Amino acid sequence: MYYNVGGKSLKLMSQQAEVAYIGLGSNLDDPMQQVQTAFDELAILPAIRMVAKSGLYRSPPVGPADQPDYINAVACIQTTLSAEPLLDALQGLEQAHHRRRIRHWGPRTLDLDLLLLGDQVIQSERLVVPHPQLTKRRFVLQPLMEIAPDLVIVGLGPVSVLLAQCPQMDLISVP
Ligand code: A4P
Ligand code: MG
Repeated sequence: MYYNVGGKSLKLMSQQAEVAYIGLGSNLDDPMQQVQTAFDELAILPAIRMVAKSGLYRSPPVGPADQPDYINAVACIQTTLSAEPLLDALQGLEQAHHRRRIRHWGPRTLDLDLLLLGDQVIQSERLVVPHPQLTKRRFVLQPLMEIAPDLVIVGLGPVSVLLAQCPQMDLISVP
């Protein structure tokens, strides 16, 4: 594609934008505020456009029980970033929220998981997409269903079917 800029004809890389879904979670230092702030920060990252934000959901911790309840949500974005630069951007935001990795599945100020990136299936050292825990987690599927009820997940099927099959948990929508 060519653009006329100041009388010069410039060839720009036409990068394909992909639709991606990001899972947000927090259970420390005002989790609702952490998630709301993360939505805003995600929206202004370079090469990312916010498409939709789910509501917030509260649930007891999955994994170690001696930690506070979680607030979770899902964002739909459009991005020209490929998978690893997108993960770098998400981890940069986690760091900005003073996330310290102390314990696997332990408490965190902000967790950003790349749930889906278009129809890409990725299995690298740093990244597994679709996110491997996606189908087991109602706190991910419920907000995903809220913003993308017709979504069909590559290799897994319709989000509505996955949600119906997912074990019940104590998950409440918070205003
Ligand atoms: N990684 C691989 N694939 C991905 C992906 N699709 N998205 C790698 C993001 N990261 C991915 O992540 C560890 C490494 O996973 C990253 O460096 C990246 O290269 P982490 O966030 O540092 O590690 P973690 O805490 O050990 O594990 P993880 O998998 O993020 O934990 P989860 O699965 O997010 O679980 N209960 C409720 N109710 N709500 C929650 O949100 N969250 C957890 C944490 C536990 N219990 C919960 C919740
Ligand atoms: Mg994570």
